[in-house]
Amino acid sequence: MQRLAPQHLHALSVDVGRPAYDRTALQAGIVHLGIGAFVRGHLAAVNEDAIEATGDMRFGIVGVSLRSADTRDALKPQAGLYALALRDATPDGHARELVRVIGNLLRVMVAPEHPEAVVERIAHEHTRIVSLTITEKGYCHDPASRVLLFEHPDIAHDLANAGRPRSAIGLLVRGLECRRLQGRGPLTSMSLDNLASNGDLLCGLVLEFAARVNADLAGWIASGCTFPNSMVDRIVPRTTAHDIDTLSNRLGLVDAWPVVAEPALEWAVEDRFAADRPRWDMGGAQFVESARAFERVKLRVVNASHSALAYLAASAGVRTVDRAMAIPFMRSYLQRMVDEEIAPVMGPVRGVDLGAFSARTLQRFDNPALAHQTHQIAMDGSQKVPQRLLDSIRERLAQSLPVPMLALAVAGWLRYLEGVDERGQKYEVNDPLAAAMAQHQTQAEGSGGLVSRALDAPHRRVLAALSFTPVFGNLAQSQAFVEAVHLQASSLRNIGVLGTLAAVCGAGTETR
Ligand code: CS2
Repeated sequence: MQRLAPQHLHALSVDVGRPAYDRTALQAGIVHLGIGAFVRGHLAAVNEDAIEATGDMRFGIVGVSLRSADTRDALKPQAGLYALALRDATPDGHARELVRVIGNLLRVMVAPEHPEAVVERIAHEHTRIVSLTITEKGYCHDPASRVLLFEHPDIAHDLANAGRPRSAIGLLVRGLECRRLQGRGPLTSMSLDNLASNGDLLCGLVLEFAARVNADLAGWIASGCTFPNSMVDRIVPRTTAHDIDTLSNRLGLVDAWPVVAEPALEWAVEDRFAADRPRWDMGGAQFVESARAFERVKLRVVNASHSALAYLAASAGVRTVDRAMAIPFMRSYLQRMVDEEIAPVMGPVRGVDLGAFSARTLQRFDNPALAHQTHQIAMDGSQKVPQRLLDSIRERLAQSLPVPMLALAVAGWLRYLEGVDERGQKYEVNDPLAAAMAQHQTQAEGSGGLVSRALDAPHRRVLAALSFTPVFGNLAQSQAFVEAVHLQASSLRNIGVLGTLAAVCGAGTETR
């Protein structure tokens, strides 16, 4: 089979969509930091629709990998072309797949190879938008207080080595500095990560870093550049070797790195752009005045449910989200967590029926065609738990409301951090704070540690974990919270995940 490439597009299977515009006329108006599967299945798909609908050729994407050369190596022979397969099943269980080749990713740069080229690209006259999907930990911030970690090795490195930044924040600030020195206009930096007020967070971190470089630069950024908040939603699992084989067969051409996603897509982005922007509304995005309500619903319903499911299911040894949904009482547990504990403190969201939204979310998790790995979602919990679970918990505690379901999700995370599932299978806990948490745990539990000797050992263990402030802030001071997590952690230890779900939900009825 030939390789997917512009000169071979005519050989694509007829039922595969392809760019309907002249790719050679496309300018690079967007620099995207963190060119992983998510952005190729989300922003690039919406951008493709916008280009096709308007013929505006100013917004092709230059992707940037912040670490490995894998994506560049896979996509370079394909001139950036790749297939996006949207997969689900019909109500009677038949697999459904819609495949199109996406054309607006023009090329991929590898930042560690040529960081200065990335800086120049950000400063380029055609660049209007820098977008980011660098995952929560890529922001090098403290998850609880949301301030930049100046002691983070990448941030410390980037402040000391102006010409060779390696963090996204460093690359962005140096790019903006270069733009300013070259007399170019300000631009829009747009975070597409699952963080509360992602644009405000990015703005704060950029300004903190820029102020250390030069106060005038920070002033220039603050006065002209914009950082719209956004809510992005589409489930895009990691591509597998099997996906590469099946999709290459489907295309009739070899695609070394296609993307597989669900059909559902949401994107609400604040309409605050420093220079022009594409008509992403032609591809399903909404331009809104404030993304806050959208992002709260997304983080606290979709992502909170995803994380709760992932910790519990992975701890039980269940590997994919659709199989996890088949665990007895998992569905009613997630539904009740949202309906009884999360929704009441979220307040009404205009245009969103929360009950219907959470039911639809759980149907998305049923999708049997994605094989989304529970361990993939369970990684980086220290960066995800605060905005997905703890914000709701805090708001409930402030009103003296109980948190049994949310506490089970937190206990599930602590259980997951043990690194061995109920079937005895060991796994690696992938989390930037795993070592710091383990060290804190030992110190807090040890002699002279924070935790009272009067408590029994399991209780001490939970209190020690919850007193890790980079994740939990001061939540360990809430006795109600510590008790609730302790209760669920004991249950997980004594009767396991399935037993605990049944105990928590047994009184209700399984909704399906
Ligand atoms: C998931 C998200 O990996 C994870 O943590 O919860 O990536 C999720 O699939 C997306 O946010 C859905 O929009």
